[in-house]
Amino acid sequence: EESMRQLERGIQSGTLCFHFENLYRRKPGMTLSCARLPENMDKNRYKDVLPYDATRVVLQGQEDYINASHVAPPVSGVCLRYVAAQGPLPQTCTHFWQTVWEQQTHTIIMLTTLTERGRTKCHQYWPHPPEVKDYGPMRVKCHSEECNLAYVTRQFTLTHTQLGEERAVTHLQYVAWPDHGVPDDPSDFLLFVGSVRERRRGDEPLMVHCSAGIGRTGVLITMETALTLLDEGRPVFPLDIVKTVRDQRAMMVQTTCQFQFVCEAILRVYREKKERSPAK
Ligand code: PTR
Ligand code: PTR
Repeated sequence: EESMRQLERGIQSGTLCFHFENLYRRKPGMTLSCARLPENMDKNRYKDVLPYDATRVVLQGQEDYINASHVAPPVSGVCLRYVAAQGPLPQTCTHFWQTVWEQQTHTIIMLTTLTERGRTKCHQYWPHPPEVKDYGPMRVKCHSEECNLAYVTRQFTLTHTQLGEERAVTHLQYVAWPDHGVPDDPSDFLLFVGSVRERRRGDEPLMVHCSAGIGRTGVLITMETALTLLDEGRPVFPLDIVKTVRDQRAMMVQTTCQFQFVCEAILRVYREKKERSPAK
């Protein structure tokens, strides 16, 4: 496939990473006014990582701000929906669960641990099993917690106590990936992305977050999009995917190493596929 040959050449010659470094981090002309309102500033974990007004998730009710963006990169016919968010702060857990409810997602993908090198990366926004905890009108019960090699799976029941309705929510937490870095093991990560893909139901969005909601979250979205394109036999241009995703949330895929990691993982999946069906 031509796009895979281009990818291989681009990785070897370094041109792909060069173009990545020259890509804009934030789409010109996009405003961040709501995120910067004085009453919203303490809802942002990092004051330099903010959602665009145009794609931010708007909560129902008076207080409508959360640091989260709608991301649905339409790349040659494939369009996967996500809500990309920062790791909740103690004061934003209620907004986080409200988003899960209102955006009707049944899966939360968490790509960070709670602390890294002694620093807090994300507030623990769920109760330990078998506890129940209320976040405003949202009641969360954690039924189970199961550890794999690289990730933890938790089952929650989310109850909207004012509506008297409940939903099952699955939590997948990848634990082997420090911020600004790449996953410790590409095979583990690819298996994880496989479990993420199995969670897809129709066009329901997946909730994805890390600490800032840009680096690791960007990698996961780029990777799942690329794997979907590969499965459909369509060309894959990782740089185009990153650009499209950055048009919806700034700075997605944070470092050159992360971009290189995604490119190599795509090539690896392509080669493995080809070995299994050499006729194609
Ligand atoms: N801490 C941020 C980072 O390194 O990702 C700093 C930063 C923020 C860098 C924004 C670039 C930024 O993009 P722009 O200059 O387009 O606002
Ligand atoms: N100002 C912080 C920094 O540049 O370190 C913001 C930041 C933090 C950016 C974590 C990215 C981070 O990684 P991730 O999006 O994967 O949590």
